[in-house]
Amino acid sequence: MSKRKEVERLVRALEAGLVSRREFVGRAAALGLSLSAIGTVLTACGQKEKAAEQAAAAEDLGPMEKELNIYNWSDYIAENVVPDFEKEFGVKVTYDTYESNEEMVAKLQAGASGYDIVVPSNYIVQVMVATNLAATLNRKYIPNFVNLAPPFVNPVFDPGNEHAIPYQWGTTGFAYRKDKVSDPANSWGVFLDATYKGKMTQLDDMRDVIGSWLRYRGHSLNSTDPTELAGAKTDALAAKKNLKAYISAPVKGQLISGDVWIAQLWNGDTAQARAEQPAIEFHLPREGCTIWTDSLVITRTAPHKRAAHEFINYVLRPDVGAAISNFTGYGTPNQAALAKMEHPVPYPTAEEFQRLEYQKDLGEANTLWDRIWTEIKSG
Ligand code: SPD
Repeated sequence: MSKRKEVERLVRALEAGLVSRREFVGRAAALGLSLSAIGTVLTACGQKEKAAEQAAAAEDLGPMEKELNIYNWSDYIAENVVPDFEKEFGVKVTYDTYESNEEMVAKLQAGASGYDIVVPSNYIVQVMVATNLAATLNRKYIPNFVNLAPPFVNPVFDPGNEHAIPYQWGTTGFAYRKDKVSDPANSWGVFLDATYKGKMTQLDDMRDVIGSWLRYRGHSLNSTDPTELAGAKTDALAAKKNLKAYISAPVKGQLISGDVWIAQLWNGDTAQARAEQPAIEFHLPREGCTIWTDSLVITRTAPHKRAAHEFINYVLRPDVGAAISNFTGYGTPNQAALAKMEHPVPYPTAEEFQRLEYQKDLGEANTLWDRIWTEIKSG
């Protein structure tokens, strides 16, 4: 049977309720359907379901459960936040971490249904909503929503904050040891310079690595143009010769020890490393880079929805929001928390914003990006 016929048959099975939405996502992806195409089908088939879900979201969530399962980026919360929540609400929290959006989504798509809260970046919120992985929030359990700063209310990636409550925002640039590297070029081209061969790393993150090389050539970091992507791949492979590794948040230890001198990294993780080694600086490359908002999202299959809402409301308290950003070194979207912080990360200036770009869902081009990333990693 042709692939097209198989897809049509699968869509009919979904419409007739013969396969679940989860099964549909897995089988459609295996047939090569892009995330955005899968999302379109699910949206078309799911209008009734959506109305039912919204009605359910307005309902009483019942008593607080005794457990909560959180899946968050590593090094992304202050030490006391979870223990204090457990004590105050009598909830036992299980807290797992991940290193990239793609790792988290792959786990959910593979059927991990026990997580209550995950923390996707902008474009991944849209993917989660389109593939029915995100629950609709029940705002009556989140009165501290009023503490959010205006730029984070009603964001483009989640109109009406129906599914996502902004948690932290940040940028992707590079960290360097100013005591080892006297004057690094303020450019992604620094990774092409063999002077520091073996002392440099890039993130283990498809979007950030390919995105950096697209920007280096003056393109959007959301490009889906095969020629532009081929250029980015050429540069990524040339830079790879100088890299020690592709590594994300755990590179902080190597920057601190001096095993790595220049690392593509996020601004907050760089600030965490600087707290231990003051010679670590951060650059936003002149060609431009990523800005993101990571948000708290309750999964559709969350077993503890009441506790999950309570945790989100707790994070939105001014003192809790301030404690989180004081530790992570990232910007807080919580306006009330800003007043409690001595050194909040300032929102980017207009000049900085000109160099910053939000990541978007790549739609059908995800397949091409995945292939290029595999070729870079194995090249
Ligand atoms: N250690 C926490 C890092 C969070 C980074 N999130 C966003 C990455 C965007 N590519």
